Amino acid sequence: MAPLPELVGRLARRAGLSPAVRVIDSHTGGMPTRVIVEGGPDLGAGSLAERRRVFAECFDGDRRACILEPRCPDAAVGALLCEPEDPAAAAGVIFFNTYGYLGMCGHGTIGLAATLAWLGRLEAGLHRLETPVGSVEVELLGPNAVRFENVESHCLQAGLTLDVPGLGRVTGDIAWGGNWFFLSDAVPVPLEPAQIPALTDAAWAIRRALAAQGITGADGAEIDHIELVGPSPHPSVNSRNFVLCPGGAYDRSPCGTGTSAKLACLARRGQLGPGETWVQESIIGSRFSGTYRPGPEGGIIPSIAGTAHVFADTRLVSDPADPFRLGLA
Ligand code: PYC
Repeated sequence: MAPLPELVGRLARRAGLSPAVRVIDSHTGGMPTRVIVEGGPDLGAGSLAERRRVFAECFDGDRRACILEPRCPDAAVGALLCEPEDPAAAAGVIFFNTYGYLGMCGHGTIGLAATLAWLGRLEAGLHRLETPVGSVEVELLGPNAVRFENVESHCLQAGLTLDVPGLGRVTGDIAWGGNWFFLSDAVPVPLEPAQIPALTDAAWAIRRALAAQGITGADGAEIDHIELVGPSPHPSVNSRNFVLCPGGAYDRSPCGTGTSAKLACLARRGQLGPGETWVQESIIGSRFSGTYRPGPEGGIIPSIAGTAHVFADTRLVSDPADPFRLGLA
């Protein structure tokens, strides 16, 4: 971890943001990922968790300028490509969104791998990525097809019932899949794209109720992802979901960390065995397939596969005269 004066020096140099930041945009099942591949902030050395702290404390303007409107679609997740601590890893990555910083991001991992492949920096086969919440294994199966093995995931509490203003008593599970989730099948309207505004309202109400009732993940962590689950009309799909992300956007993909959390809950109930495949569909119909193996600490190690496509290779510029160069608040 760099000493404070050095950080302050870097911050001062950074006050106007880099003149040009190269970003590659992709989408994973419709959910955008913006990877900063050049011109990102220098976070120094240390673990990805330490560098995430430096990013948040000293360079939050870089996050905002990269991911907030009008420079980026609201739903996108950003990924800062970093040198890994262990040179044997393919890369380090810090995920962020309009709201702040993420522990892990499944669709973002698939988008990052497809981006690195598109840049010619990742070959087919197995690789390791470092994230702030641990290392994940990534397998490039083809230019657009990626599988990753997530961090160990677990169901912290099954069958928790809470009172949600406007919805009544809602029962669900609290689970970790690289981010904290509350998963519930108490869905007040059909899980259909036309119902996205109503699903967003319901998920926000649940999130506010969790916060108001002091219900958290482990160590008091905020449960900032709400996953509403139900059946899919497609026989080859096991379930459909709607995931509200921390900033208020909904996940267009089936959510990699949310699918991991779902697998952890299924495993806890004995509803899915190791090696069995679970096909998870998003609210817009894109799909991930997942399996798991038992984890060393009593949870599960999920393996999630999906596809991503690169659609833009862009330079973000920073005009000091632009009142919104750090994005809309
Ligand atoms: O795929 O893990 C995910 C994710 C988290 C937030 C948005 N997507």
